Amino acid sequence: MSEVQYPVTAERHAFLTDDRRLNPIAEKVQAGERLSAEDGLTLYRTGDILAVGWLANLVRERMWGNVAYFNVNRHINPTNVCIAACRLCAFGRRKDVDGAYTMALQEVFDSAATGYTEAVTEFHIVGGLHPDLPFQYFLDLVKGLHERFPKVHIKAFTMVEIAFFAKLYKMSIRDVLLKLKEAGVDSMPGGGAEIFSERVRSIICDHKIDGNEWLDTARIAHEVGLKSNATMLYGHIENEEDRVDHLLKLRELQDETHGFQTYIGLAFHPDNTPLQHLPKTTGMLDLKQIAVARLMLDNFPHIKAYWQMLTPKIAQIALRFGADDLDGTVVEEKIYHDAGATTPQGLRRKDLIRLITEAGRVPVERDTLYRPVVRDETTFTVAV
Ligand code: V47
Repeated sequence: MSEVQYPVTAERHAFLTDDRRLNPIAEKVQAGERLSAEDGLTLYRTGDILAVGWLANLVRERMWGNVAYFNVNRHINPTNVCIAACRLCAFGRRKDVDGAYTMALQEVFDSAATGYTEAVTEFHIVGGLHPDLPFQYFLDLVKGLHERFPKVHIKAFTMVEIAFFAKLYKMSIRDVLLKLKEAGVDSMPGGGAEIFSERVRSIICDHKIDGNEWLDTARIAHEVGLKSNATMLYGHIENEEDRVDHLLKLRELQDETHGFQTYIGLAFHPDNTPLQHLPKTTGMLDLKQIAVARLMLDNFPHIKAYWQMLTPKIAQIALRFGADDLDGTVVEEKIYHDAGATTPQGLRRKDLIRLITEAGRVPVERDTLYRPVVRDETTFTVAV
């Protein structure tokens, strides 16, 4: 009798669940078929997290094998002054209150240059909606960083900031994006999407652009050649239908533009926000939302387990539940730490490598566009 040879992928195992509703979904996933809204709801509602994770891991390994990505980046938040006063946020301040700050350009350049010695490959720049800064401040900020750090990728400004600039400076969204791109913006982060449901949005962030405006701005960004990420804020007052609706709207736009690189689920941190009476997310929900996103967003290349939000421990486990990326060193995180996050503000490159290796994955340092970064291992400088 000849021995059966199995390929070394998750597909060699049989799918097992104690929830019969998952069997038809598993058949679709195994056949590479698209899941429906109803499937998404079933995935959110089942208690069989291991079965959902197994399916998400199958898809993740089909796409990326055993690799898990990380990057060496630095967050910069030039101002926390914000006119929006979103109930979900502990970061934004009115301009004349204690704790409000706006960095002078030189401070931005100095903070970009400080921190860990390992050379960053990405600046992640987001801030509040400041009512008085001229557009030139942002152009000079981007230009100045680009001139001083020509090798560093500038991932800057959420769709919300772009729509705000267009309104404040009386420009079209396209022109705002083109001018920022010309100044040196290379791609855009995924923040501000929150949850597209108007019912929820009107409570957690009523002064922000609505879901359609976020999607329209992302569409224009992709049209002018800027790749972006997409987020979903979960674990507050949204329900499962709202989450599935959000994921499907992202999937629909991605079918049209193919401009999204990565999806990031953001666990709501309630401390110091007007919603601080809400409980924090649990490990089950954090892992499930990673897995459901991997299964529903079949046209998104990457699913990020952002360790700052999830904690390094949950993010590490998420690498077996559908995620293929941990994000980066970050260095100085303000938005969740103002909202009570107890994670470190930054991690070293070697810490990320250890988290990934101990999850049984192969760490690959990437740049913002997911190209492998080659370093001189003695100096940690970027070789290419
Ligand atoms: O847009 C604000 C969220 C976002 C809270 O694109 C909160 O690579 C939880 O978008 N609790 C900013 N979340 C962060 C963000 C991001 C982070 C990492 C990587 C990328 C990327 C994007 O944080 C905001 C908002 O959705 N947020 N306050 C809070 N209390």
